[in-house]
Amino acid sequence: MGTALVYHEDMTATRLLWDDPECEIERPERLTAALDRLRQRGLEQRCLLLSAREASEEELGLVHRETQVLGKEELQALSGQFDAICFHPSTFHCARLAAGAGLQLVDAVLTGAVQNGLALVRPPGHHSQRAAANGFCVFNNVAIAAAHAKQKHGLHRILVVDWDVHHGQGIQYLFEDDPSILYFSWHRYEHGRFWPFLRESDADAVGRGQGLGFTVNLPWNQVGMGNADYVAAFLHLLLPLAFEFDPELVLVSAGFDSAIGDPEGQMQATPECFAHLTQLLQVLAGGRVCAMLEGGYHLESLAESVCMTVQTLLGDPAPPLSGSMVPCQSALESIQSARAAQAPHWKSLQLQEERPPPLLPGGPVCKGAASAPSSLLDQPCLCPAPSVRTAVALTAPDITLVLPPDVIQQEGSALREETEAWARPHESLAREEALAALGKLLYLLDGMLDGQVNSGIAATPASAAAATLDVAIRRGLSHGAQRLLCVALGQLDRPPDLAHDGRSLWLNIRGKEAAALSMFHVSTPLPAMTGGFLSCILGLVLPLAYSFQPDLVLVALGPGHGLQGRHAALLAAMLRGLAGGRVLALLEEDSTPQLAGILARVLNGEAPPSLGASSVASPEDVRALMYLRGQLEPQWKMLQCHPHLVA
Ligand code: X5A
Ligand code: ZN
Repeated sequence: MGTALVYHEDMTATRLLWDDPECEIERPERLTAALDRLRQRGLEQRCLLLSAREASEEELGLVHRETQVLGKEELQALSGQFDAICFHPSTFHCARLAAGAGLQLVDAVLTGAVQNGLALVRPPGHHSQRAAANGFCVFNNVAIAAAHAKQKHGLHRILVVDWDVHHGQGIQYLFEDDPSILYFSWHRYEHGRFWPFLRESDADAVGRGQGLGFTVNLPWNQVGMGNADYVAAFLHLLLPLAFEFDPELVLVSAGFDSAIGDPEGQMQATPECFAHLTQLLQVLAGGRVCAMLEGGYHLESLAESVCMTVQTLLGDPAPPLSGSMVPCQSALESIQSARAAQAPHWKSLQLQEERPPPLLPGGPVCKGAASAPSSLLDQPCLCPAPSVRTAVALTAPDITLVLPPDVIQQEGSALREETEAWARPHESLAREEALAALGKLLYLLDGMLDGQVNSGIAATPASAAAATLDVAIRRGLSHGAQRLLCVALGQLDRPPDLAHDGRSLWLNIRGKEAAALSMFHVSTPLPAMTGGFLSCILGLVLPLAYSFQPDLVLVALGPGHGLQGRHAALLAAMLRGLAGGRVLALLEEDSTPQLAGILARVLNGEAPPSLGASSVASPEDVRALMYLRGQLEPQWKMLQCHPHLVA
C-alpha cells in the first residue's frame, strides 16, 4: 500500500545566527544528509513523496497557545527565555511546515492513501510544551498529529513511541491525563543528571488521573546502551503493553540521537537496530506507523538510521543485528523498574508474577560511551538483496490464492534423484505426492540458501510433515546455514539424530508439557488464549530467537497445530525480524488458501491483521512460560528482564 515521505526544502532554512555551543548541532545538514542517503540507496524513489504544507493556526492551536513573528534582536532575546532554543527569522515557517508534515502523514495513512510513512522535519518537536519552546523544539509535531488523529479522524487509541535519546517531556505533559494516548519514551537519564534533568522522566512517572499507566518512561542510567538493550526493552516492556492497549495508530518520535556515534546520546545501537524497532512496531495497528524525525546529530549515523527506518517501512526485511545479544545489567535494572511501576496498570505485566531473580553470573556491565567506529557504520550490506522477496511453492499452483503481484508462485522442483536421495530414510516420503512436495520445497530452500529468494512457503501432505521438516533442517545445515532456528507447531518431533552442537535450535509449540531438554531443544504447550500466545512470542520465542541469531528460520505448522490464522500471521511477521527475513514456512497441504495467502503477504512485508483487544494468559500458560524462562535464562540472555543479584 506504500510509504509516504513528507519533506520540504524550506525546512533547511532555520539555522544558528549567533554562537551557541548547545544549539549548533541542530543543523540544516541533518535533513540534507538524510535525504541524500535515501536517494543514493534508491529508497526515496520507492516512496510516495509529499511536499510538506504549513500547519494552520487552528491546527497548532490543538496543542499550543498563539505564536508571533519577530526581528533578530527580539529573536535572540526571546530565545533566551527558553531552554536550548535559538530562533531564526525562518524558524516559525519551518516549524509550521514540520507540524504540517506530520498532519499530512497522518492524513495519508488514515485515509488509506499509504500504509505508513516518515516525515523528515526540523525543527524537532517532542520537547515543546503548550506555551514554551524547548530543546530545539518549537511546535510539538507528534503531539499535534496525535490530537489531530483524535479530533479529525475520531481515533480512540494512539501509541506514541519516542525512541529519541532525550525524554519527550513535552508529549508527556500534554497527554499525562489522557488514556487515549499511550506515551512510551526511553531516554538517557543517568539518575537525573542528564538534560532535561527532570524528576518526572523517571520510571515512576506513569501518568495521572484517567491517564494512570498511559505514560511509560524507561530511563537509561548509563550510556552505551546497544542493540540487545533496545530490543529487550521492546520485547519485555513496550510490546506487552502495546498489544494490550491495541492501538489504532502508531506515531514514532523518531530521534536518531539514540544511535551509535551521536554526541548527545553516547549510545551504541547500530543503524540496523532501527530496522528492527520499526519492524516490531509494524505488527501493531494493522501496520499504520507514522514516524517523524526528532533528534539525531551524527550525520552519518543519522543518515544510515533513517535509511534503515524507511527501508523497513517499505517492507524490506531487517538486516541481522551485529554484536552479541546480551542486555547489560543497568538496562535490565531500568526495564525491571519500569515493569514494576507499570504492573498495577497492565494485566500483561501482572500475570508474570515477579519472582526473585536467580543467582547467576551477571551479564556484562555497561560498555561505556562509544565513538562511532567507522567499521560499524560503513559496513556495506554484504548480501545483495534477493531478487525475489517471497516465493510460494505449493504442490499444485493454487488459482484461488490471492497474492500481491511481486510474490511469485514457484514452478520448479529439485532433481528427481536428489529428492529421492533425501527422502530415502523416511517411509512417509515414499508416496508420490510427498516426493513431489519435497522436490518443490528443496528447490525453494536452495533458492533461499543461494540468496535468490528471501522467504517462502511450501506445503506437504500432513502424514509427511515431520519427515519433510527433518529433510529441510538437514539440507539447510548442509547447504550453507550456520545457525538454523526451527519453530515447529503441532505434533512434530525433533529429528532424533539432530546434533546439540549449537547449529540448530528446536522450539516446539505443541500442546504437551513445558520442557527444556537442552538449551537447543525446547518445547512448550500451545497457549490457550490470545494473551498467552502473545506472551509466549514476546517472552519466549523472540528472546530465544534474538539470542540465538539464526541465519535461517523454519516455521512449520504441523498436524494439530491449532493456530488461528491471525496468530500464525503474527508469529511469521515477528520471526521475519530474524535471519534477515530468511524464513521458510512449511504448511500442511490441506491448509486453507486463506492461511497460505496471509502468510505469503506477511512474509512479503505486509502488516499482520491486528489481534484486537486481547484476553489475558491463563494461569497454566503463565506457569509454563515462567518455568521455561527460569530454565533457559542462564543460556539465552535476551530472556532476562531482571538484573541478577551478583556481587
Ligand atoms: C530533539 C532533541 C535535544 C536538546 C538537547 C539540549 N533535542 N541540550 O534531540
Ligand atoms: Zn533528542
